[in-house]
Amino acid sequence: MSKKCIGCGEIMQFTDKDALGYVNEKVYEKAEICERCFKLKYYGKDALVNKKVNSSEFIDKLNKEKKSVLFLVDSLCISNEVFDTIKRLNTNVYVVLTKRDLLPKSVKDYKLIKYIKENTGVEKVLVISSKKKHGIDEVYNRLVKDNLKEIYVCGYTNAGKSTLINSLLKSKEKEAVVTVSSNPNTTLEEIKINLEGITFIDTPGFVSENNISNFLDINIYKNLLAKKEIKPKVHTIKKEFMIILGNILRIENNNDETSLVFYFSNDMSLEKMRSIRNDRLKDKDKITIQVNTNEDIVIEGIGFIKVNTNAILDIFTLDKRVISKRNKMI
Ligand SMILES: Nc1nc2c(ncn2[C@@H]2O[C@H](COP(=O)(O)OP(=O)(O)OP(=O)(O)O)[C@@H](O)[C@H]2O)c(=O)[nH]1
Ligand SMILES: [Mg+2]
Repeated sequence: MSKKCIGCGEIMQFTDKDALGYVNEKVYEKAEICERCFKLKYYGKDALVNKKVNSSEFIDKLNKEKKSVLFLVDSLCISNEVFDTIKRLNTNVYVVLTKRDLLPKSVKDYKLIKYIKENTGVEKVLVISSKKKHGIDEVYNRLVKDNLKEIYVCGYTNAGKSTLINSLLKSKEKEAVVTVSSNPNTTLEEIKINLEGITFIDTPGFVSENNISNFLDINIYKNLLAKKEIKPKVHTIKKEFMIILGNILRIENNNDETSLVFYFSNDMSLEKMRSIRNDRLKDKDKITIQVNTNEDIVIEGIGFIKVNTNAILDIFTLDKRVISKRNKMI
C-alpha cells in the first residue's frame, strides 16, 4: 500500500479504521481521497488529528536544501511568533498575507505590505484573498517572473495554504483537489501539485502552542473565527470598567480611561460593565499587560485589539499564552 490521499497527503490504508489515511477496502483501488477527507469535503466533519510537524526540523530542511518558500500568514493571526518563524528562514522567501477579505477594506494593501516587510525583513510580500479571488494570479505570475520551478507552500495551520493551491488550480481552469477545512491540521503530509511548469508543494501547517484553539472545544473555536469583513468596534473603557469578549476574555481597566479598537468576528459578543458587578472569568489565567499606542494586543488565532490610548490592563483568559503584543499594524 503506497497510494497517497490527494486531499491530505496521508498514505492510504484499509487495515485500521481509526488510523489516518483509512479507506474501506472495497473502494481502495478507486478512491482518490481517504475517508477523513471525504467527510471533511462533503460533510465538513472531522475528528481532530494530533499530528504535529516539527517546525524547526522542517525550517532547517528548507534552509539546507535552499528551497523557495511561499510563507502564508493569516491576516488575523499575525504575531511576533510568526515573525520570528519567518526570520529563521534564510532561503528565497515570499510572504503571502492571506484572508485579506477579513480586514476592513479601508486598510490599504501597500500599508500591510510595508508592515510585513518591516517586521520580517522579507522584501517579497504579496496580499491575497482566495475567497475574493484577489491577488491569486499575481502570486503565479510573480513565480513565473522569478523563473521558479518548485515552491514550498508553508505557514501555520489554517493560514489558507491548501485553499491558495485550489485557487491557483481553479484560476487555470483545473479542479480543486486539496482538502480544506477550518479545523487545525487538515493537511497531513506534503502534496505535490504541478501547475503549468511550477510544482507547488502543500505542507502540513505549523501548530502554535499559543493558539486559542489549543484551549477550546473545536466547535466553540470555529464559532469565534471571523467569516467576513470585520467591522472594528471602538470602546472607551473607564477606570474600574471591563469588557467581556466572546465569553473567553475579561479585559479589566483599573487605571485611567482608555480607548481600544476590537478586530474580531462581527458575531463575537462584547459586553461592557463595571468590574465589581460580575466575577465572570476571574478564575482564569490572569496577565497584566502594559500597552502603548504603537502596539496591538494579539489574541492568538482569532483577532487583535488596537490601542488608542496607553493602557495597563488585567486580562483573564483560558491560558495567558494566547495574549501577546506586536507592533501596531493598522
Ligand atoms: N475568509 C477567508 N477564509 C479563507 C481564505 N482562504 C482560506 N480560508 C479559510 O481558512 C480555513 C483554513 O484553510 P486551509 O486552506 O485548509 O488552511 P491550511 O493552511 O491549508 O491549513 P492546514 O492544512 O491545517 O495547515 C478554511 O476554513 C478556509 O475556507 C480567504 O481568502 N478568506
Ligand atoms: Mg492544508
